[in-house]
Amino acid sequence: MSAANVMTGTGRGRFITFEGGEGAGKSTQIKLLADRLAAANVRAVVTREPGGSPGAEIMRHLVLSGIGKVLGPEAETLLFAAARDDHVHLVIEPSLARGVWVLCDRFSDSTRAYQGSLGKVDPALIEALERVTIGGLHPDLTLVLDLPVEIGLQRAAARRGDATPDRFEGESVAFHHKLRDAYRQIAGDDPRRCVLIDANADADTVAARIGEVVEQRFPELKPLVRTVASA
Ligand code: Z5A
Repeated sequence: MSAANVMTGTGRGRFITFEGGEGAGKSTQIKLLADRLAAANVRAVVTREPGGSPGAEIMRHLVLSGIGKVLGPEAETLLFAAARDDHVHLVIEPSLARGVWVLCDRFSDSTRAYQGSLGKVDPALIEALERVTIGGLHPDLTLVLDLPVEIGLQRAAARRGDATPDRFEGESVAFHHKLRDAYRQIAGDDPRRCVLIDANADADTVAARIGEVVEQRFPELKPLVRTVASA
């Protein structure tokens, strides 16, 4: 039996998603948590949306090129849904079923925030697409990284350098403020699944905040992390 199987006692891996606005530090923090889980002998895969499977990576290229913006918010929502369907069925579900933990950089809350709250796509369409693509698959934990918009945009701009902003990086500052509000609302509406993380600190401090939440949420992990830390 794998370490994850032993710890969850269910034979199924845990599903943790990272959400938040531009430059919030999701990619940085997902890697730090993966390292921490590896040190605790937990098998985990790090993946992302849009993307994460070969078909979905093609869709990623399409949406970030801006084609979805030209087609309109509903069509763009369908593109994200098509990518998610492939990713869920080829990567996420099979990994969880094998007892592997899945750490995913963005998931269905991104559709709710970007296409729903910001794009004004009918919630009924978003819910219908969720039923088709994810069915009963909901994250065990969603970490919503929260950061003042100006700081997130500064971080993203510094990382981008001279490269051209992609489809979403090119949106207005007002867009990013509404996005932050949308994420805070999502976290507030579903406190059993979501935890708002103050991401306005250095990466190690944010990682410690996340580690604490993960340990609390999955008590089976605690002794192993402590064992590793004190080894
Ligand atoms: N999208 C959508 O509309 N609908 C959907 O359903 C889905 C997605 C799934 C994908 O973009 C876009 O698709 C996304 C939403 C939309 N739009 N945007 N923008 P992406 O995958 O290319 O990028 P992203 O998800 O937005 O992530 P990001 O902007 O790359 O940022 P991040 O992953 O949150 O941050 P990071 O890369 O870890 O850090 C950014 C920089 O800050 C980097 O240089 C770090 O070294 C630095 N950093 C990180 N943490 C810190 C701290 N704590 N202090 C200082 N500096 C830091």
